Amino acid sequence: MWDKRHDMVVRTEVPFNAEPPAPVLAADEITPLEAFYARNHGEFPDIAPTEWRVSVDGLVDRPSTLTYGELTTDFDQHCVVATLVCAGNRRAELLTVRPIPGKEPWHHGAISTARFRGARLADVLAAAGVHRDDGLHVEFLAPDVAPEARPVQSFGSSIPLSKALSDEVLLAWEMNDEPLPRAHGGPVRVVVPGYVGARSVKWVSNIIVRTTPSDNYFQAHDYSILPADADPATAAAGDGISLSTLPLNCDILVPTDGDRVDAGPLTIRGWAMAGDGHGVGRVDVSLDDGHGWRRADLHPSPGRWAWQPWSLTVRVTPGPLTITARVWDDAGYTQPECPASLWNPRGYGNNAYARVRLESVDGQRDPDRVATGL
Ligand SMILES: Nc1nc2c(c(=O)[nH]1)N[C@H]1C(S)=C(S)[C@@H](COP(=O)(O)O)O[C@H]1N2
Ligand SMILES: [Mo]
Repeated sequence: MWDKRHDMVVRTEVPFNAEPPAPVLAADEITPLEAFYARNHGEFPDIAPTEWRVSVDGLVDRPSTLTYGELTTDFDQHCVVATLVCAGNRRAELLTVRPIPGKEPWHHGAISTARFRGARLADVLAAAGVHRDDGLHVEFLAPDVAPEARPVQSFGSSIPLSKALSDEVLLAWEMNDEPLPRAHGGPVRVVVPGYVGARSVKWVSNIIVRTTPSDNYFQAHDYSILPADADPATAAAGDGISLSTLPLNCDILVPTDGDRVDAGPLTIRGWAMAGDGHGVGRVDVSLDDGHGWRRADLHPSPGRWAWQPWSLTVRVTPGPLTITARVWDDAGYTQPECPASLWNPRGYGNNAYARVRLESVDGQRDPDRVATGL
């Protein structure tokens, strides 16, 4: 469906929520469109480029409305390679701590990387005569209605004006050199690199400069870290900490949970990302639950706002195997060790050490084993 690979793990058909299997994600540093995860809260609007409009208003001097033609020809075009990460990625590990009813059990795949082309939001805001005051916010609204919202409403979010004015934030109409697919917000979406995916609003219809963050359900309630003992059904706006920048995080994509591998050389592959303004310093891998660590090889990142692939080839012996990985940033900080220390009622922001468990490493075809007769 929606031109996706047949092996996507579809969490719900309507709204369409799907993640690629971890090894598929590991195959390319720029995720092919057919493998890119899809996270939706409502049915997709069907908007032809000729029909699409975005209004820019609120605290601006020249409130305006732009057509697709105006956006794509009146502004300089820029490309940004960005990794989009759903705040619920790796929720499956939080579910082993305590249940999280009503939320998708994303495994390793609610993350993908694409090359986006568009106009800078900063240029669009400048043309509308934005007030460059500290402390303002930019709200994005879209027409897709989310039945799960209380009260039912269409999707929206906001980011600080300071982020909205930075070079990397785009109103994008191309993804991997193709017109932005409808499933990913076509004709035009916001791309906010470095922030949780929920702030990159698809099918954007309104951009509003305001003094406070958006009151939209997905900004004021959902996509926040609630205290562990809070009830999401009764929590008030402000009980949670609203999510914005992505945390320091990494994951293991190959091998993946439950794989059978042969004893002998095994190449472990994954991604790492540092939080706001930082770089990846080092990735460590442990095969003995964190007693000993080996340094993984870092591969070039496809962009400043993208994940950094890493790999390490180890020798594995027959029996069960747990692989742990952790990233350090360039300021010397690392991740929390276990998901229990970060469990929260909506299951967001899991950036605990990455762990993959293999029930068995198969001894049958280990050449050393055969050679030595062990
Ligand atoms: N209009 C709209 N924008 C949206 C959403 C949505 O449901 N509606 N989902 C958000 C969430 S939670 C994520 S993680 C990203 C996912 O983008 P993708 O589906 O292109 O991968 O889009 C964000 N933008
Ligand atoms: Mo998300």
